[in-house]
Amino acid sequence: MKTNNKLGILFTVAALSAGISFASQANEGFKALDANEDGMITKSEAEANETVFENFELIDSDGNGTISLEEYEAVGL
Ligand SMILES: [Ca+2]
Ligand SMILES: [Ca+2]
Repeated sequence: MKTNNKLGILFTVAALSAGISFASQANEGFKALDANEDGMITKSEAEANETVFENFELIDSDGNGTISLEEYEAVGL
């Protein structure tokens, strides 16, 4: 029983740290594109990344002309 509990905790910790590293990865990519650090990626800022630039309208799900971190994360970039 003790061993099973330890394994359960290990799995939880592993899952949590995997989630955290995924989130910070998206954050890094977002920050790299957000040249003026206003928390939004404009179309001209997106030019630095071909994938983001070509899919700009797709990623900008609310269609306000800028990509927020939430929109960026939602497409899994
Ligand atoms: Ca910006
Ligand atoms: Ca938007």
